[in-house]
Amino acid sequence: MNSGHVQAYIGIGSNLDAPASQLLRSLARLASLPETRLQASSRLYRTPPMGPPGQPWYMNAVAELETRLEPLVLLDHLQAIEEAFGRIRAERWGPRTLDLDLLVYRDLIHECPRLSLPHPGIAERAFVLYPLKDLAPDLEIPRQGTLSRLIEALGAPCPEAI
Ligand code: A4P
Ligand code: MG
Repeated sequence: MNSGHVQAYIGIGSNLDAPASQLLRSLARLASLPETRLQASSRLYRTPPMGPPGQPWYMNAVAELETRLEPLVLLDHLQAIEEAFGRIRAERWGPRTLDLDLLVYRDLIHECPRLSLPHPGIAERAFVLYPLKDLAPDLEIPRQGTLSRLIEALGAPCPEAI
């Protein structure tokens, strides 16, 4: 793509209302964002819930975008898509129809109340690391290290891909 576009990775999760179909529909929405191209998407993974017990298992995937949108503008779009999918923010880490996290934006390090980059949870989450590996096995996560080293350090098995 032309210069001015940067690479960004989006973590996608759902554990309500036919999660696999939520993920596939959300990919179509990401593909239609302005000034953005959906470059690739990972396999879909069935993952045990992190957070309050008793919630259904999640489906997770990661999308690779090339975008000219600034990070906070991209986040606005991600949150608008979540809302369009009927997301109600109730309890932290509680069940949701769609969760879109901005994982990595180029090599940017950014800390503000609305946006932490890279996403601070990447290293602890097999449901993020393994789909990322589908797309970019040699990825270096700023401040956190290479993907392969993070996977090795976490020591969690690869979730089931469908
Ligand atoms: N925010 C800051 N940085 C970011 C970023 N890099 N990307 C702010 C997206 N948002 C970011 O998020 C809370 C606030 O984080 C937002 O207002 C945004 O400005 P939220 O989506 O409203 O709330 P949340 O998702 O309930 O909280 P949190 O802490 O973001 O949870 P996570 O990290 O999204 O985790 N288990 C499995 N197996 N799979 C999952 O996908 N997901 C979660 C949610 C819990 N358990 C899971 C999964
Ligand atoms: Mg979130």
